[in-house]
Amino acid sequence: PQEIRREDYKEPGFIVEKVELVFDLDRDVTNVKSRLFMAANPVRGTGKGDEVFLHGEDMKLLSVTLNEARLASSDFTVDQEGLRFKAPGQNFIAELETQISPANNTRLEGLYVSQSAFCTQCEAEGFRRITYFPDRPDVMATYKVTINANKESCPVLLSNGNLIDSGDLDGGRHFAVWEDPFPKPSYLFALVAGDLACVEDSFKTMSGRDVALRIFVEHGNEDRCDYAMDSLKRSMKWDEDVYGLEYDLDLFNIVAVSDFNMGAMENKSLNVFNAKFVLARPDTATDGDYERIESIVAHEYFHNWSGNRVTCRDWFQLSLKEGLTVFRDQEFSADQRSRPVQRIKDVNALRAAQFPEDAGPLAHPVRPDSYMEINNFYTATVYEKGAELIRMMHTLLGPDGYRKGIDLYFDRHDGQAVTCDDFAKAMEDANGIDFSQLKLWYSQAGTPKLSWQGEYDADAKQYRLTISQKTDPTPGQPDKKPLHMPISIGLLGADGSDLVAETVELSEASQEFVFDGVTEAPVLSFNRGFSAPVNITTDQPDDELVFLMGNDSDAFNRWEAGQKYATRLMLSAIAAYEANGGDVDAAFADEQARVDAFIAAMRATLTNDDLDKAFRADALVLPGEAFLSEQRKPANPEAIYQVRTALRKRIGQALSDDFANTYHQNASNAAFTPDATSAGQRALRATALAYLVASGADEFADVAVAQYGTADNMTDQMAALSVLNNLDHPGRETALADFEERFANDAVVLDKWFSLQAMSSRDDTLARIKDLMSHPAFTMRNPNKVRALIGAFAMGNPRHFHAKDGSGYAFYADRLIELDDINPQVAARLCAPLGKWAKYDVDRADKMKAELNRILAKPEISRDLYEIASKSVA
Ligand code: B3K
Ligand code: ZN
Repeated sequence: PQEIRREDYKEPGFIVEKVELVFDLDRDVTNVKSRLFMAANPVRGTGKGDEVFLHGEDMKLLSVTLNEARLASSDFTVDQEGLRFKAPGQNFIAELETQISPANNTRLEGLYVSQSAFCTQCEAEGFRRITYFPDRPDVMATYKVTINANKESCPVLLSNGNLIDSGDLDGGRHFAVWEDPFPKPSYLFALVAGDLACVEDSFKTMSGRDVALRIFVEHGNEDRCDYAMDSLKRSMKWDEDVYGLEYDLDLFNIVAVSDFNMGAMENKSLNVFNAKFVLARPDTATDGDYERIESIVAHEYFHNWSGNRVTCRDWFQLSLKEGLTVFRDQEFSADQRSRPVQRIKDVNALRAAQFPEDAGPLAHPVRPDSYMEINNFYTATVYEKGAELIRMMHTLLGPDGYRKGIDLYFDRHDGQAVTCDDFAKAMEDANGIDFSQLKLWYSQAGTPKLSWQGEYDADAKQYRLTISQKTDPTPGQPDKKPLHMPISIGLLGADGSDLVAETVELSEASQEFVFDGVTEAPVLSFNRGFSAPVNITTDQPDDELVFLMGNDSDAFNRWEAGQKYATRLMLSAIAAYEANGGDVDAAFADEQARVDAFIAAMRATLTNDDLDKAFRADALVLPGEAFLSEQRKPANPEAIYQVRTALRKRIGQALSDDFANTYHQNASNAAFTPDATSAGQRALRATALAYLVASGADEFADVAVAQYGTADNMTDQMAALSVLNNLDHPGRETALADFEERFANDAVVLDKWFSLQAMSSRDDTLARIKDLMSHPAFTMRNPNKVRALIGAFAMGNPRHFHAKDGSGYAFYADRLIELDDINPQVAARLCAPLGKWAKYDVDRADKMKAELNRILAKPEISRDLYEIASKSVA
């Protein structure tokens, strides 16, 4: 496959001003007629006789008509990429008739069938699987869409914009006509048709317009839409309050479907969602599910401005809409819930997915320079690191300056397809500043490493802080420049208060900052709130970390200090474990005093009732196995698992009484509500239970069994089931069997059951996964199922995935090969874990590479999977 390069961008030769589509829906043969009102592009100086190119894939072309004259087959050419013909003039009408087969569309791109409904997914390049079209985001047109379908099987017919006509047709069919007044790129087109239930509400916008809000779901799920609807209304209000952005149509629809390649899609006024991110009832969804629903509903809604009204010129600019929209949804969640807890969550996600990506073979800049398959670039770097870049602009400009920049951006570019440079320019122009160095974050891959050195001069009452930065080479970028970034710091006095709290701007490779009026030798709190997305290599002494854990006014850094301490402890224990031939007790033998001090600090956090419960729950969770393996080379998954498990056991034993108190004090008799405070209470109680069970005392496994049996909500039930999941306890099988029976017909909920078993630390896990593949509810054709069972194994069970004999790798590669023929996009996304071979010992690395090579040898491998596997093996 060929690489597409950013520097090769050219404006389209011809544009489309208006599209009229007519769909004759049928599962096996759907007929699509398209009328394109086309025009030569003055920027390109094209005209009559020049070649017109329309993308198109996997369709049957029935006819091409230009200005009402049907073309002979010698007047156009069609190949695997699309259709070419000569322009009959400056302005002309092209009519295409094509046939597609939604029921056979297992890639879930373009028009496909999910359960009994028809739906579409066009981003990034799915529209070209529906009809021939210049399928690129800089071609923006208005759409008029007519849908004809069987009235009984498809009573609901939806597309973008406003419904302008509908009625009955012969033969048990009916039709609806939708018109979207806002010009949009083809990737935002959507169509849904099926027998769906509808939940309705409304929202009054700030200028007083009433917007009808509708959520469409499978019949029987009407009582699981409340939270998504509530989240939608809060998002609409927040965008008005914080960004001054109002919704622009009289209708906003959300449709939940079971078969979906990702989370959700922001099609203009017709968002299509993975059902998993819509449906929630207290007995089916956990607090974590509620939280994700809230943030994804918000994210897709926010795209109406950041993405739809102003879109991307080309796909290299993807972070223009995604980084910005992630930042917006993160801030929304922070405002709805707890700001520090939200920041911890976002940083955890960044470290779990983006830092490893930036340190591995698939590292790429926030604005990539090339790709083979654009779907492979919907990455943590484009999304999460992109959001960090916007966050840094926000920090550097302050809320008012940021808002001025945003206002100018939307004002200047409304209705346009633009670039990341255009965004930065609006920020600069509105504030009269220069972001040229900050913009390196768009183009330079890799996570910067920062170190610092502090020096206190008691006579001068001065604290001098030297900060140095360095970014390691990444594929294709051997030399890195220093970046511009805000670093928020605090200098704490002995009583824990801030002597200094400031944000400094680092822009050189090494730079000194001087703080005056510092009346005593302070303890430094560095990079508060994770103001810059970097790794910090300076080790702060244990006692300073304990001090920060107990005193930092920045809650994020209180958490961070605990994570650092725990990481350091575990890393030295891992080294000792390896040196001692795998003896966990020996691993901690030399560390007793430090372990005790750490546990005492954990206890102080656990019992500090001034702290938010959700925060305490987070602060008590040790850094995960994946995070630890990022810090080791080679990483030994078995050692990491054993050491982390042993430390949890020690903490559980030492604080058994405190955890038992916490567990009992946080029981609740009140009916479940999904708000942040109640969720925090449940989270803290779940953490206590997990430590009690980790302590190894049998009685607590019984407590978990009891909790599973009596809980009236999914959060408490899953908390119990997750701890039982790793045990050899009869209660485990009973609870799993009960869960399976209760949710046998509930795909979204049953996925939790598949995932749990895939992530179990028990020795029979891989065998169990193989059995589960023939479970009646499992199918490789449904991405949620594949992610729940297969994905969860590779991403959530490092110890078994990396089994020394290579059985985990071989099983996994077989699945990717199988999946590639069904759904290449999902197969490619799942391939990344095998690409991490360089992190492991030679034996594991060889086995992983062998599997990648086996994947690459697959006949007719997709472009998607080829790109990831080939870049990973290199
Ligand atoms: N824009 C979509 C993602 C499309 C992914 C295509 N492979 C969802 C989102 O980011 O909001
Ligand atoms: Zn998005």
